[in-house]
Amino acid sequence: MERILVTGAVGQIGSELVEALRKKYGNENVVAAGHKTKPTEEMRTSGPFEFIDVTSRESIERVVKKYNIDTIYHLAAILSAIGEEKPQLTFRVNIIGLYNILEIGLKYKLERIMVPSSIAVFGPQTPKENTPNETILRPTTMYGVSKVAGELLGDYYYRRFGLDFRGVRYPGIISSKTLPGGGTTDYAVEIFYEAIKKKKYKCYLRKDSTLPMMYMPDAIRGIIELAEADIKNLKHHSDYNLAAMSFSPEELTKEIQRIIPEFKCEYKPDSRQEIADSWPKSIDDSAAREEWGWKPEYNLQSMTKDMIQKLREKIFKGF
Ligand code: AKB
Repeated sequence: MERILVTGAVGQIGSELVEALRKKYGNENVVAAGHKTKPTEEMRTSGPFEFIDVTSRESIERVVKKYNIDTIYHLAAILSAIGEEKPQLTFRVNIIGLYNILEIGLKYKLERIMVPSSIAVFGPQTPKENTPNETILRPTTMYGVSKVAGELLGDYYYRRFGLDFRGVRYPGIISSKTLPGGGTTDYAVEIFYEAIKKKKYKCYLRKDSTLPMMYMPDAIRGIIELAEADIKNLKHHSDYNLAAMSFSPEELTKEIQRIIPEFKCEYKPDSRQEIADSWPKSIDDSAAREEWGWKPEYNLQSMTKDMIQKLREKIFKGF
């Protein structure tokens, strides 16, 4: 891996992945690409930045040729909640966008393509507890449908054409640097900002709505470790379950209250509740552990402590 392109670089995961990859492989070797949102000063000045539209193959090809790219981390996607508001756009961005990346992978003989999948591949018929890697994939959201399609296409291109495609099924990701946008698990980030700023939060999920979650440092380390794993050890490719912790809004509230005792949370479920109800509560990630040594470092307690510390610094120092 010498020349890496990260699509969706301005998003929640992309912004921290670009930073980690630039640290590891050198600033000039990691091209960050966004769609319309402006990059931060730090992203723009620390290495190359380009605007691309993943629904246009030419737009991606221009950047792949310009920088002689050999690896793509394809993060550009519309998440679950916005996906239900705009299913047609989600189809184009998530499925046509991925198809463009796969075809570019073949045309330019790319070394590797990394694409995050999600717990959204699961649906109401999937076992909810300790959900296995191999199980029923019948999601009820367009985002979930697009992620199942992405996993199947990735495995197909690997088997049929030998394209080295790898992916992890992320749970909800909690992070202090960039806000998530348009997902069902976003409450688990918003709650921290409101707890610090206003000492109260209105949660759009029920208090007992347990979902699998992960802290960003684990999410970033996980995908880079999978990219670097020896292909000989991989029995899966596009679809590794990844787990770290599972909690409900009420359990997260209690953990925050250990540090901010005045904090109060109200619950007013909206349409995102139905999406959350279709997803698992906990995940079995033994395939990732066995095949490439995955192990999370953060649990609910250590994540909460670190989030509050980082956000207090950011909020009170005026960013
Ligand atoms: C979402 O809530 O849509 C995402 C996800 C679980 O993939 N965070």
